[in-house]
Amino acid sequence: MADYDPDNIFAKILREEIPCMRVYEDDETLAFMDIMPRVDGHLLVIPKTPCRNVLDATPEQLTAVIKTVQKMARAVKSAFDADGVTIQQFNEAAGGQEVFHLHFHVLPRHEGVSMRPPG
Ligand code: IU
Repeated sequence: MADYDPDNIFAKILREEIPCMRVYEDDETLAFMDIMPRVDGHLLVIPKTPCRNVLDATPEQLTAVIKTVQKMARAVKSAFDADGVTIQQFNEAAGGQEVFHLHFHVLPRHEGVSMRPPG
């Protein structure tokens, strides 16, 4: 398992070295808007403590993050009057992970509307 890089982009967001559009935070987690949203309302939920991905996460980190994911899923479903919510999570480069700080994508979805391609 690769190490945690303390200079990854989400660690910098947590240290407020680079900006983000914060939508929610508590003692253990932060939710902010994805900079390249694949649907309107696409946000990310991360733990405030160092963690590379699910493969490295403690039960406490997973519990805190999934509770915030549920809060955010309910919030965006309501705020965007969505029909459903997609929750995505990637682990290691081969698994599609690009930023190596644990994060869950929360995407409000509407019937018949596809996600935009990444990038
Ligand atoms: P991943 O493939 O699950 O690792 O995706 C990383 C996500 O982080 C991706 O959706 C980017 O648009 C997003 N992101 C961001 O929100 N802010 C940034 O400064 C960077 C990436 I770099």
